[in-house]
Amino acid sequence: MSNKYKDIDPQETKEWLESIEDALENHGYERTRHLLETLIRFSQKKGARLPFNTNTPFLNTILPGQQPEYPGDRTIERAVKSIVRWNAMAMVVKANKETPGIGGHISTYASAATLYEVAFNHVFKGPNHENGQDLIFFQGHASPGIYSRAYVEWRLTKENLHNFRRDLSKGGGLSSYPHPYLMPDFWQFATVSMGLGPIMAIYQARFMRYMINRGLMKETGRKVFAYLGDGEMDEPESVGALTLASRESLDNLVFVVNCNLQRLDGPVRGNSKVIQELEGSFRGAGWNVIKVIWGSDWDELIENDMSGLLLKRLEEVVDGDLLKYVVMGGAYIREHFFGKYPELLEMVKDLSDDDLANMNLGGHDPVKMFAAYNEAINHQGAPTVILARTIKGYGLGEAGEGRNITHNQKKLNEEELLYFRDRFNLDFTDENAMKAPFYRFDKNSKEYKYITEKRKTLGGSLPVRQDNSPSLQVPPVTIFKELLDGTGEREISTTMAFVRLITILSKDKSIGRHVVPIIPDEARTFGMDPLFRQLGIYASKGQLYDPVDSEQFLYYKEAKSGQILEEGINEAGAISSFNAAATSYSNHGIKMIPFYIYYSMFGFQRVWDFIWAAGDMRARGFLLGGTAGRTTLNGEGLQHQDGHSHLAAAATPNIKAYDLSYAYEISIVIHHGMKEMCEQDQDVVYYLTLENENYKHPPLPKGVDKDIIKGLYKMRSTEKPTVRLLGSGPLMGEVLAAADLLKNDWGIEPGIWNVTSFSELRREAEEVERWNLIHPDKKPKQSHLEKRLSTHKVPTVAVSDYVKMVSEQISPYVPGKYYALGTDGFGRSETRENLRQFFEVDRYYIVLTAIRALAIEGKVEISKADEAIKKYNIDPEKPSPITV
Ligand SMILES: Cc1ncc(C[n+]2csc(CCOP(=O)(O)OP(=O)(O)O)c2C)c(N)n1
Ligand SMILES: [Mg+2]
Repeated sequence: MSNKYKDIDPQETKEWLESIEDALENHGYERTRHLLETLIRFSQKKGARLPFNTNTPFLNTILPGQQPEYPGDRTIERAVKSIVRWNAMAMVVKANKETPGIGGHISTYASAATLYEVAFNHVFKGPNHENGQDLIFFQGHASPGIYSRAYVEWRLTKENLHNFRRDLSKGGGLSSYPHPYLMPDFWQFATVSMGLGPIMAIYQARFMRYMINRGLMKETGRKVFAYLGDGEMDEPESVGALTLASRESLDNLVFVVNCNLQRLDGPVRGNSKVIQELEGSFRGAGWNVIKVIWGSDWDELIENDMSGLLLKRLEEVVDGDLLKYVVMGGAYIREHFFGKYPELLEMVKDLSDDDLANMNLGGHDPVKMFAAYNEAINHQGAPTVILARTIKGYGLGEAGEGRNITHNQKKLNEEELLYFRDRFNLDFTDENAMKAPFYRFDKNSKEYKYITEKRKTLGGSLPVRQDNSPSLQVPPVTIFKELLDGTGEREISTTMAFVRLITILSKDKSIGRHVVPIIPDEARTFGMDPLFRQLGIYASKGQLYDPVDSEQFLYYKEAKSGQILEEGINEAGAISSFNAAATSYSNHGIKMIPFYIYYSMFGFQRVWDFIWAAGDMRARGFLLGGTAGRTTLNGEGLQHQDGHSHLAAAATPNIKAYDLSYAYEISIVIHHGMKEMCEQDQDVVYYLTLENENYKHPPLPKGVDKDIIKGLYKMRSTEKPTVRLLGSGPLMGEVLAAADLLKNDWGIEPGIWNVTSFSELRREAEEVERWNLIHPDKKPKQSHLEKRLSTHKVPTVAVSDYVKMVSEQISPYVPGKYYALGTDGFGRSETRENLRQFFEVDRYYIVLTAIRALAIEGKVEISKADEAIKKYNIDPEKPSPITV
């Protein structure tokens, strides 16, 4: 300790401490806190520069005297917990015995069993609770324990447990992790991609408040619980939105961090203390932090630590030491932990080595955990995090308890199975135990009656996922008449058309209130600011200030009942809001229609993992990639110009992706999507790319509605086309211009098609192909492409503002040779015209490609291609856009 902090007057220090002790004894914690805070503020005002410290001592937050009476029967609960532990272990061991390498995690649930069991018996509200169901984000790798609990509650069968990680088994498999897509009646939230759970839980809690504040849902005290790994907290997403939760006073949110101090390869923080670090982060972010480090066995020692030496020692050791103590046993703990100071050795002289080894930790002590839950769910004004100290692989002994290998432990030998049995006093013969049987109490047993009674009181079993949401009546498509009729001479962008659409939609009597516009700080870019005034921006506190633009008609209007979720520069948060709104039909029984509009470059490539989780969670909604297209967005350059999000979208099974040219296409596609989501209960997400190039929009041609949805419709008819041009999105304009050049300069009349979705066309064609493959004796079916495009083997030239692979998706299904033009390579800031020339997608390249294609077919002389190059000043020495 430097001289600076040396106690130069211990007597004076003692007097101050006595005063505080007096205050504590006579006036309690609140008063003491007030006095201390006043002193701190006073000294700061007088110039004292006090160090910033967000930590409390390395002790439990709740003192023994503050613990409520335990509300359950500890003996029965322990018996149940032991069996749940056993089955969870047996599931993984059996699965890997039968199918080596199938995986599964034993040690995560082993560490978390008490966290869950206390909550199942005393905390979690189920679906029939009068106040509604709590929402629980289970730690993904703890799934075996959650299945085991459901089995012990007689919700799953032995066969189900046998089929853990065998999704395809006939008898009903259990998914490796929480996957609502695979188990739609069971899991609610996809959590196993680490970091997504915590931020999605925060935004879920915030979305519940949004629903309540907008009058769509009642406040009934439902909570959101998120169970997280301490290693998982290293994900930036895990901690990135902590301040949102406190800023929004989300006291409906409880994080439980399972602090077993280990992740997969080793300690989370070998050289320091993860619990203290997390406490600092959460307290600094304004959360209520409850540390549950030490079990009841430690109470007496800590209470008797008058000198503070035990605390000093606890604070000295690092997590690496704490882990070693778990593995090495009592004698080692005595020597290395207590042995550092003779006074500490004296404190434990009456405890045996076994006593020392068995002193329980907070996260394994139901009394401590219940006290924490009780405080967490009653805390007001801020979210709570419970930091619970546990042991990874608890009960595995030599097989991996607390050891670095524990996360990968999938098999136990016979000796280890017997050890596990003895550790939890299970009633199996040696012979039986060695077979790792599944066990549950019969329905007349006191244990079964106890847990079912507890669950009944709390509103039924969990986890459970339901969909009780009533349909929403989607208005007829004519509501978008002005868009269907075209813009006449007016030039607008597809983004503007969409903004008009959402304005009309949000005024609709039947579904307007269910529209959730979500935007990360780009509303003005997209021309959406008129919506600020019309719908209001959601703000739980309303608007406490007079906005700078309040004099203007379209001012920045925040309101408690605001409809727009303006998320700021925060794509991960915005997509988490999308996921909450898009699953509202199931989590809240109310269908909502989210429209998440963002800079398309910061969509798939930034938050694809969340979009994937949306698919897993059976989301329904619209993603809108704004200012899309590598050459259509011109000035922004390399890191803004999206030319590939459609590849990602095409690979995401639940996404229907469209690259649209005209206002009527947007209307038809969105209307169709809403029907699927709101009337037909289909779990689909639509992805539309929207652009900022202004042009005239024609009226909806007759009879093409269905083709627009299918992905391709005819733009211009020609008698006998010798070449086909396929255009998509904003490049339709170049295709139409190229068609004119072909006709006027070369006397060639192409057939012209508008492709609204390459990926939908490919999917349908593949499905047809697959059907034909496995039904060789039946009359082959025809794909939309085959039906619409003539079977003539004329060449096809396809162009989009995306990489060539986007339009190449359909090439195997298009008769004749297929030439794709696209925007492969890094973007540039330039004029639109120059960019299209640079990427070789402009009208001249389209014409050249068509002429050369016809020359290859022998339909025109190859010299025509040379002529075209000269005529249109195409530079043959121009380097390829991919290489420069
Ligand atoms: C994004 C992501 N990266 C990596 C993994 C692989 N993984 C599975 S478990 C695990 C370690 C988990 O440690 P922790 O969060 O401390 O949980 P514990 O099992 O210790 O409770 C890792 C890295 C994953 N599931 N998700
Ligand atoms: Mg861990």
